[in-house]
Amino acid sequence: MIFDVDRETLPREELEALQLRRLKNLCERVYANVPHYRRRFEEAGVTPADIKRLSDVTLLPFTEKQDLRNNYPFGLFAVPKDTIVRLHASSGTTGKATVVGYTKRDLDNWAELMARSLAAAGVTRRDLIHNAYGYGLFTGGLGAHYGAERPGATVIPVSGGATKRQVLLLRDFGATVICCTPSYSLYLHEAAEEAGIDLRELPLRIGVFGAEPWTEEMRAEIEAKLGIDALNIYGLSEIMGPGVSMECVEAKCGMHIYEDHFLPEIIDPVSGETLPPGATGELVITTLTKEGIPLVRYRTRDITSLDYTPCACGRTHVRMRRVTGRSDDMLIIRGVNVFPSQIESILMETEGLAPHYQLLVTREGNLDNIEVQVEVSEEFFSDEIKNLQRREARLQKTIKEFLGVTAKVRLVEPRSIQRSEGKAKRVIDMREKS
Ligand code: ADP
Ligand code: K
Ligand code: ZN
Repeated sequence: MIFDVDRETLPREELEALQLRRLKNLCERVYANVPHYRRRFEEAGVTPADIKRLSDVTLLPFTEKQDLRNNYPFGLFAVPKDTIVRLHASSGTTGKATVVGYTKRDLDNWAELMARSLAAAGVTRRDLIHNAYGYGLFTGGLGAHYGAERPGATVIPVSGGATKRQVLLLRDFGATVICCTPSYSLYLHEAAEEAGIDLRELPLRIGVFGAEPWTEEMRAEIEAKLGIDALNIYGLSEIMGPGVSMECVEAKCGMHIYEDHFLPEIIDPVSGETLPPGATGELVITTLTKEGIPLVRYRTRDITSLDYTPCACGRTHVRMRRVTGRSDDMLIIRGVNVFPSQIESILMETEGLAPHYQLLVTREGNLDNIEVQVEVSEEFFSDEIKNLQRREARLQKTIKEFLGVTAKVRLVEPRSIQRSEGKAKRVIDMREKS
């Protein structure tokens, strides 16, 4: 089912004409209303009037996550503050988070695109949607929520956590659709098995999974274990939230980017050069309709490629292939983004620790675990065991508080972590091997 046939099947020529009109309008808006952009445009020697064709987008400056941080919290907003009706923030940062603001129309568009996404997965108004994305500053929960209400489906706003209870709710309410991270769906499956419940025998038929990278192998496993169609959804808070692109159930082969709202490019992450169609590189997105915090050529850091070949479903919007990784070194532990540098800053602020640490990432069952191994000073190491254990517990709590991830902390002997002459290897990722 195509939610908005007119928009989603626009012939490419018409689609590009619409994109160009919206791109020009975007440039005028940010140039007039966002000092950061006016400065950047001037530095690049470009004015809105220079945008004559769609390919002129390459004349425009990039926007990076750092630009959002530098303008924390509201510096990149392009509308008066009283027209902002909701804020969200990226879960992945301590201190300066990246904050996004939505106008009424932004929220309306978001719900619309989420509704398109759910329809692409085969969801209708008759469905019962178990929404296990986290509600809060994270965009996942509320994003999926309003998108599900748009066509009139029934939403169960479960949010994250309380896994045993979620299994019982799945059984008792008989949800037909589940929205969560792919790894969490497998965790739910484990919990269901323990409770003696076979998810394949429940009415559940569709899974809408995103917020973290996953593979085709993982899809096959989820589909077999849950007895559902498992579909990939992509998004990021800076651009909107979930629903920037979505797979169709007909093809299950790449996520259609809603090109009437987003202009995608693929660049070489090192040189910044635009790559030809089909090439693999960093996804860059320009928001064409966003009012609250419109972004010009935002560097997502996500590595993918674009597929312009026609799709079996009839949608004309380009498809992006699975995100294979990030061009930076971010870890995603159970859907929560963690940068090694964030853990580092916590370690460095803790008394008695040496600046030598390693992050061990492993996979136990279907969940990612992180162990922080950090050396203690000579003086602390000679302390009683129970004092060391107390320190470990305290550090674990701090990491949980600041980063939202549960990490196992192990204080190790001085000089026991391997030194490096070049770049230190902070992350030991054992997930591929297991
Ligand atoms: P945060 O977790 O920092 O709040 P977001 O939730 O906006 O930020 O996370 C967005 C990021 O999550 C994307 O840039 C991408 O790296 C990752 N992501 C989201 N959906 C997918 C997906 N379907 N496949 C792979 N990675 C994804
Ligand atoms: K995420
Ligand atoms: Zn399709």
